[in-house]
Amino acid sequence: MNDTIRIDEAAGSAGQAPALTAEAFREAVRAKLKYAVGKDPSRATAKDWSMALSLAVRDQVVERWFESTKASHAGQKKHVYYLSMEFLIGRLLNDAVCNLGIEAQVRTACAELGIDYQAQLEQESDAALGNGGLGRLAACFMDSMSTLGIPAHGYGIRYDHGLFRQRFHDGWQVEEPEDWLVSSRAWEFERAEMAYLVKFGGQISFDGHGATYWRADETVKAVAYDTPIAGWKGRHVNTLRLWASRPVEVLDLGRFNHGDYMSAAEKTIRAETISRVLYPDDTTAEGKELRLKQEYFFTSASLQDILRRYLEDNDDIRKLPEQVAIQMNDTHPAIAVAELMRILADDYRLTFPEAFEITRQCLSYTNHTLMPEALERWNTNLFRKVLPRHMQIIEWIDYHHLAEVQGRNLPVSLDNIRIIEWGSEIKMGSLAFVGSRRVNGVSALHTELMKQTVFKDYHLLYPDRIVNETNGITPRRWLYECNPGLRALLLEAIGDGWVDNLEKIEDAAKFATDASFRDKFAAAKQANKVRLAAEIERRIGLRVDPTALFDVQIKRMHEYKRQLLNVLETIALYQAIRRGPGAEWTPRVKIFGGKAAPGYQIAKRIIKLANDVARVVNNDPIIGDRLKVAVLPNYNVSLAEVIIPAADLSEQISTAGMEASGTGNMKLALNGALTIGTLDGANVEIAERVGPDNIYIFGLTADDVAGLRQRGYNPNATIDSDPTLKGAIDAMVNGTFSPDDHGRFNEVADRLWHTDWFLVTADFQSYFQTQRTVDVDYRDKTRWTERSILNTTKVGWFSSDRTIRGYSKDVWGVEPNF
Ligand code: GL7
Repeated sequence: MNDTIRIDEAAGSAGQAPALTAEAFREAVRAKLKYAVGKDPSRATAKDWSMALSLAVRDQVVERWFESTKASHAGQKKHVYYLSMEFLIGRLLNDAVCNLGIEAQVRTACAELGIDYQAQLEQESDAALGNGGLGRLAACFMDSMSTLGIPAHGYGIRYDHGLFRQRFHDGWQVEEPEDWLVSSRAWEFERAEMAYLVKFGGQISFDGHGATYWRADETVKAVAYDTPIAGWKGRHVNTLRLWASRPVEVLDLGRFNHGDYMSAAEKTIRAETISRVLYPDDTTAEGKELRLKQEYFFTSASLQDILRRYLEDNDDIRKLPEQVAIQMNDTHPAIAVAELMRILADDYRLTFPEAFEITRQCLSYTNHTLMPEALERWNTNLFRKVLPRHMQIIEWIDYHHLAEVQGRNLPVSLDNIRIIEWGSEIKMGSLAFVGSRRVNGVSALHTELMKQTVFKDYHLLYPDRIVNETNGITPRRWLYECNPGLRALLLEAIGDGWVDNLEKIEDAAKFATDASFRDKFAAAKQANKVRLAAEIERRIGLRVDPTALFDVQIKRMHEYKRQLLNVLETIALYQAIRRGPGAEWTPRVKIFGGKAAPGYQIAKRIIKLANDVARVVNNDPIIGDRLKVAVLPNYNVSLAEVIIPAADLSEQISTAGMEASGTGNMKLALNGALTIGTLDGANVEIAERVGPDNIYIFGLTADDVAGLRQRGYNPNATIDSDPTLKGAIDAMVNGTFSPDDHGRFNEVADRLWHTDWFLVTADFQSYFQTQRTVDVDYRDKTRWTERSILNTTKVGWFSSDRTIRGYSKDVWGVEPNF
């Protein structure tokens, strides 16, 4: 097979990917189609071409991957390991093409081959190995670590089925299994030889000479699958290593030979179950044991792999922290604290205190939520059953940690700092905190609240441990790739320095008052809106006016994110338009996208409400184009890439104090949407950067929320005193939107009347009024575009490159290469 690609060395400058000719690339694709896919061009399907194209691009990535791996080994620099249960990477073809800077050649080659590049991109399935922001953050970090040339591995699970596919049946969410692996993946390499054993259950015994044996009763094999992640200009390529769970023995031949075929395969099924599905964030009780096994499975395999790599070039295990920084993305990998100690103590015979010291210097932990129900706890009985040795180790850590603290005479409550609560639950956040070198929050406000609430006592004990690393997003995927119109305009106006140094985008701020730039900026936005309008029609058959204000709320469906507040405002607006259709209305399209965890009943009902409201509003002839509601099914990374560039208004309306950071807020602002939001998460920092004239802040602050909740909030009085709000809630329960079932939304309304924990009613009036200001402001197109430009150009700080530089300095102690 001859598929070597002629590289035009002369065109490449130092540190840049050498250029590839379109002709050479075209021939490479032809060769891939023939020799790797095994198809003749006359018989090839779109999928076949897409595979051939991806494989040809992949070769380019692999070249640089090998160079990076060699350089990392030779450089002997500290290596970063990012452990995450989720990597929401989405599609990779265009990402690789753009990062390698070969888009022009690839497009020309496609045209010459008679295939449509855009259509090829859509053949690739989304790798939906995450729920939302947390998983997408991990994907952005992989991109940034490669761009900055930081030697790093991402470690996670290769789920057979990622996050479920969402369909609407009569407006209700229906979950279907997601099948991203149904067609073979061009991007991953199976490493059958890279396998580790992971044990569960069983007994612990001591040999009387200090050695401990863990005799497990179940063992599975973790097999590595590697995906190369190329940074900007292909300067550096890191590896995302995902583990698949396999049986140690493929088949019980004895049982098989006895004709017992089903039970012969039982162990295989049990083993493979571990990497079968990604859990939606709000887990149910049934899945608990499996979830714990998943967490331990990938953490253990990853740590074994990290130590193997370390020992290839080093022989003193005690010096591990000089070469290794391990980041725990949330508490899902927090078992790493006990697992690293177990390996160091049981396999390398270090004492517990020694092992604990080394562990604490290697590990760090990122907290992503303060919501008590989302902070992981494990029942000690379950834990002891699945991980008996780790239970002992955690008991040791808890005991020694408390002993250490007791001597210090600080005003902390021992109950608050115990890892094991009342002997019955392990608090994983506490374990992660105690076992870490640094602990970080993900926005300034969130980090402050961590210090004041959940980790208050720990913060007193370890005042230097908590640091803030405000989240970020990669400008490659979230502007350069998804918004070609805006990209071209920026390249023309200020060059390409902003792509890997996003704060340079501010150079374009001066053009906000330049009429010609403004027109081009507005035209790019308009083209994106036309593209989204077509997508809306294709997906749900709804026609929308692309000149209307596109008002976007895209995120997981959760009560604290308050999609309900947005729906209530939609209802109130609908009612107002009906009452006075002749008034001057600003045409608006409300766009919703988001999945609810399958067991989260109230969130699913809110989806149904949004769909019911949409049906009524969209079919009301009095309303026409003044208001349309588009609830788009199966929101995922690829859909986000179409919605975000087209948004005018970004809804970031969580109850203040509850959204740790948000990252959709950053993506939308970067693409020129103005935010309507509460002072929550990173909205606070966005507001500081874009300035008060270019953002719509409304509602209670985090302090207000805490105060109101403490005093006891009575939604009754609020609702009774606000006819707009009351009218909207009444319409929800009088059958306006559910003529077939008047009681459908009673429970939703009852919660608003009685407790309203998320303070929807408390913020309604302020939100509704602010929306009316938006209406008026949007009519002044020149001014709006000016403010939109100021959003794009003032949020450069939210690049994940900046975030990763922060982790490098404050958390990992590594120096980026670029
Ligand atoms: C989250 C937070 O909810 C979100 O605010 C944050 O931006 C994100 C990344 O830090 O992490 N926490 C969490 O559990 N999920 C999130 O998206 C699923």
